[in-house]
Amino acid sequence: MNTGTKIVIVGLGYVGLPLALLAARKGYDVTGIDKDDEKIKLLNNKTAPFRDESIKKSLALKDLKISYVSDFSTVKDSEIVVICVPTPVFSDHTPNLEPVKVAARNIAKHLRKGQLVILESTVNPDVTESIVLPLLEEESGLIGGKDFYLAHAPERINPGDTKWNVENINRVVGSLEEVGLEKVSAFYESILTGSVHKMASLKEAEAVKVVENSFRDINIAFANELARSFTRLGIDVVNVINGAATKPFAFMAHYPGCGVGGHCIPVDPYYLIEHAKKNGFEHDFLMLARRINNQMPYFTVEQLTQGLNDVQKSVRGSVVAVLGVSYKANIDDCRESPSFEIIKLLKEKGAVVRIFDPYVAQESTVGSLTEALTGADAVIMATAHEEFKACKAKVYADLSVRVVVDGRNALIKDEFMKAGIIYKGIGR
Ligand code: SAJ
Repeated sequence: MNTGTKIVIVGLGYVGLPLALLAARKGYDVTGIDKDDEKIKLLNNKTAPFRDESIKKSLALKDLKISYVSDFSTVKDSEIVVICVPTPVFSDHTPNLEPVKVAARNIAKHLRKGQLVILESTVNPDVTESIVLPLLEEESGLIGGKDFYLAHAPERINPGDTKWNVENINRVVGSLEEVGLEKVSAFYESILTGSVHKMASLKEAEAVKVVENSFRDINIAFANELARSFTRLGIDVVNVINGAATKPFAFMAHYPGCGVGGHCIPVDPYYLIEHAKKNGFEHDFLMLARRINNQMPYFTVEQLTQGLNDVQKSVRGSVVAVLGVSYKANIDDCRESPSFEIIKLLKEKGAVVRIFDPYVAQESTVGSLTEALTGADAVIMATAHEEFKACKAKVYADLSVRVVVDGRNALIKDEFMKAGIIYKGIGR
């Protein structure tokens, strides 16, 4: 099925670009489509548009049949079209399906008989059938499940993960009907080393993704609630979670932190919450977990306030360095990062805020860790980048830092306390 088969990948971000390069490595003739002309230019120059070692390596490969364009006309020549555009939420947490709708309308203009359209973007159950299918049919005049095939294969990319990648992660797939299901399974089986699990319907495939990420969100919320409780009880929650994790079954460790960021975990539960609400069901538990996780930036600033009070200082007028803007360690993605909420709260309280993230120059107000620490009254480490974890307590003490809030419990508490620095973790 691979050699020379033409496929189109719509959306060349963290999800679409790894998939496009993997399919090209597996012998497909790939066209990547993206609306960002800058990104198209970078890719045509074999330059990665974002930091990712495996992307860099794949772009350097010589004999890949892959091109990058911004128009959709190549869709008509392809066998398979995969939609990998973002599915964010609006500020009121309702799903923003505009990118998916725009992609579907553009594909429909060039859709022809026999093609397979796959949606990889994370959506709530029913979106593929009730929103994407009509858009494809209206513009093309073709009938889904008969003239063309429609499937959903929720993405499972984990940015920064060196173990699990686009090729070896197991996938689930669902389709409108049997032929489409066989076709989508055959496609993923032709490029993955991971397994391909067939679901009984599109809705089940859509539900798998929102369930797996809601599972992670509620477990993080559990850890965060424990952290706030154990702070009052004088118990180190990280030690307790690690102790519980020695149980070889029925426990999965999640850890507290200064907040839950990224384009998946804090977003996907709202897709399920809003869809269920429209169908008369309130996901109280998922909503509570979202509230607990959204509270963590406030709790982090509370920890800072107490730390400064311990050295007879107030937040107002203090120089506070926020280390880390990306939502998780050692990547440059800042989407939904709790750091932004922390910075906003600090400014509202009158702190003089410095920002440094080695991966995110455009959000940094200083150019180095030393510059961030020099003369800072307090530091909040919001992202556990390797550079921050490697910085010894002595460096902080020598630069007269008085208080450190360890937003990812990634520093060595005793080392900081021995250096005479007020250490506040999240639950420790
Ligand atoms: N976080 C915590 N405590 C934890 C784990 C994460 O506070 O125990 C925070 C992180 O700091 C980050 C946010 O939650 O701000 C999300 O972290 P994440 O590790 O879940 O990273 P993501 O957003 O890249 O999640 C991806 C997801 N993959 C897909 O949606 C395809 C998720 O399903 C994976 O479980 C996750 O990677 C993973 O396991 O690393």
